[in-house]
Formats: sequence, C-alpha cells, structure tokens
Amino acid sequence: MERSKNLFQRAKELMPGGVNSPVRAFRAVGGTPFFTVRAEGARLFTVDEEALLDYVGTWGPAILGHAHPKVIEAVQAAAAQGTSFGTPCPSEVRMAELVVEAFPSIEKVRMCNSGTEACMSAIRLARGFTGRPKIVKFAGCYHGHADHLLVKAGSGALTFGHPDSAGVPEEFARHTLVLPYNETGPLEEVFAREGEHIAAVILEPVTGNAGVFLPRPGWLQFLREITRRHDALLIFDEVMTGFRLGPAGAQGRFGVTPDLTCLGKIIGGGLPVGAFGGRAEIMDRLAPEGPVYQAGTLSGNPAAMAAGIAEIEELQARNPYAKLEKATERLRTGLEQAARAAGLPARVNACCSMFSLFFTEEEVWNLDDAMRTRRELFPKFFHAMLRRRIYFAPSPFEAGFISLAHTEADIDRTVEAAAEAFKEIAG
Ligand code: KE4
Repeated sequence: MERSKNLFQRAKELMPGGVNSPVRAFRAVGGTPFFTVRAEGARLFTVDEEALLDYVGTWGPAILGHAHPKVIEAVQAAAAQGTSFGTPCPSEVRMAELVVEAFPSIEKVRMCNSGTEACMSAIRLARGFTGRPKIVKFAGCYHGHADHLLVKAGSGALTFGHPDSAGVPEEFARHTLVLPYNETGPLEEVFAREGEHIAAVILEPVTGNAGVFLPRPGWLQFLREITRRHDALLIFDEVMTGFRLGPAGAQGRFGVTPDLTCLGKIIGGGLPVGAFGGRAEIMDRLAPEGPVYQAGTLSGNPAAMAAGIAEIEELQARNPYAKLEKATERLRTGLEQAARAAGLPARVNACCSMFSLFFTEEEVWNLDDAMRTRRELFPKFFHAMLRRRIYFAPSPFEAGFISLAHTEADIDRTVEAAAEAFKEIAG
C-alpha cells in the first residue's frame, strides 16, 4: 500500500480530503484508500500491484464487469471521431430510443451528465408542471447533492426540512419534506395537511444509499395512489436501479408506473451520464419546448452515449437478471450463514444484484432500522476482507453490486473469506 499512501498524501495537498467524491476517502471505515490504475471484469488493479475482487462496481455502472470489450471498443471508436460536438448527434437518438423502449413510463427523455443533475432537473420540471413548491423525499434516500435535496427531517418533519449540509440556506430546504421510508401514516398526514402544495414525491424504489432496503409490499402502490389522488407527481430515482433490477428497472420489477424517472450509472457504461424522462405532456415543458429551463454542454456526449448504448445493448442481448439474482442469493445466504456460525447477527438485504450487509437479526426496512444495527462492526469486516483482497463498499450505508463477471468461485471465495473475517471480529 506504499504507493497508495504516498499518492493519498499528495492528493490531500491538492484536493479536499484527497478525493473527488467523499465516500472514496474511507472515512466511514478508516484507513487509507487504495488507488486503482486498471479495472477488468470483477477486479480492480491497484497502484500497489494488488488485484482486488470488487463488489462496488464503481457504485453501479459496471454491471457487465469492468472494461467490457464491447464498451471499450465503442468508446474508442466514438472518441476517434471527436469527443464532443455540441450539436445533436445520431447516438443521442439511439440512446433515447433504448430508454423509451425499455421504460413504458418514458415517452420522452432528456440526457444530462450525472444522477444529481437528473434528479435536480426532474424536481424542477415537476415544480414547473404542477406550479407547486413542495417536494417529499424519504430519510435514507440520496438523490445527489443539489441544495434542496441535502435536507434532513426537520424538527416538525411534517412542516419543513432543515439543511443537512453547510452552505444550504434554511430557505432552500423549507420546501423539502423528509419522511420515513415504508411508512404510510406520515405521508397520509402531510398530504392531508398540504397536498395542494406538493409538486412531487421522489424516492429510490429500492434504496441503495443507506444500505439496501426494499419497499414493503404495497408501499410503491400506495405512493402511486396518494400522489395521483392529490395531482402530485411520483418520481422514481432509478439512477442505481435502472437496468440493474431488470430490463425496466424497479418500475418493471414491481409493476408501478411513476410520472418521471431518473437514470444514470449503467446508462453511461462508466462515463458521466444521467437522464430523466416521463410522459410527453410533462417532458415537453422543458426548454426549448417549454418554460422549464435545463441544459448541459456535454449532455448527450457522443463518447458517453457510445459507452451507454454498448452496455445497454449487451444487457438486452444477454438478459442476465436471473443469473445475477442467483449469484447474489448465493452470496447473501453464504454471508448470513457464515456470520451466524461465528455468533454474529447478520442480515443481508438484496434485490437482484444489489445488496448490503447489516449486523443485526432484525429486519431493516428504513433508515431508523439501519441506524440501530451494530454498525461499529462494519469497519472491522471491511478491513478484514480488504486484507484478503476483497473490496466491499467502504460504508455500512452503501450498496454492494454483483456483476456478470463475478464467477461462482469468486462468490465462494468471498464467503470463505467472510467466515474467517467474522471469526476474527467475534474474537
Ligand atoms: P451522481 O450525481 O453521483 O452521478 O448521482 C447521484 C445519485 C442519485 N441517485 C441515486 C439513487 C444514487 O445512488 C446517486 C449516487 N450514488 C452514490 C453511491 N451511493 C455515488 C457514489 C459517490 O457519491 O461517489
């Protein structure tokens, strides 16, 4: 780790915390982050010449495995034609076709450059379409770092939000209501109280940013019904779940149709891409067609489109979701059994190929449940696994991902290493 240590020392002189995104700094688990120089299949290769079995998959995009030949070839070919035109280009049309064909709820789509942009823009569009100011989000869900989304439940959670970051004025947070996930009561109350002011409800239909928790049976259907009843829009943030949980993401898996959908990660094939889409009557309120402004110099970038198109077309050719689900179930049951054999409480929440390990015997359905787990054990697990060259997400409040490049042998090795790690932790 010598080279990573030296690089991190230099990085911290040049970049806040030595990173370009906070989670990479390992603050939740301690220690020095490794620096990656190459990625291929299910592995990262570090500057210290270590090969790590990777369960982060660059936070979701690497569902095919890293550096899939079809993605690399597509990007190389596109880049050779020029890396950006600033004009419409054919690959934007092809990407839009793939998204519209995959998501029946999406008649029109706008490309952008990150999940943050997608969610921020979808919310502005919802406010423009409804003429209403308020947004409902749920504790534990992350929709990027736009000011009005860095909000925690206010003391009067049913009245207004409070900033969850320095630099966000109270006024920017006031129109964001933060409620508990998977609980219908607070939502009924807030809609009864001020439904006519609520533009939209936004959520991760399967949460991946507080660890993984799934919608309780009926939760998504309830959200669809209550928003429709009050003429508010339902926004599914499928930046992580889009093309991850199935060919039509979570909305296809659970059979609930949102008004707007946010996408990212997989649709960029690892390059910077976000998107949001929905019914034409809503989307056509966007500039230049309508009065809601949204723009981006590199939106629809030809190299990024090429990467995303290659990744989506490969997924559609292979339809790998049953295989990914089977592999994830093998890991899930293996980890739970290994932890319990060592006398540790463990529950692995999983949905298709995203998962997270909680040290608890209780069920985890929302952020409060997750906060009650024995999360002090997680850093010990993380480093015990990293010593065995297996890289889990560096926080108990993140999701892990399995790719098509993970083999059964990889998963069995992971379970064996975890059995040793759990014994070490249990002491
Ligand atoms: P980006 O702006 O980071 O591309 O996307 C924001 C976002 C929006 N919605 C969901 C459901 C997301 O998961 C994300 C980003 N996810 C995190 C992983 N927990 C990105 C990792 C990071 O922040 O470095």
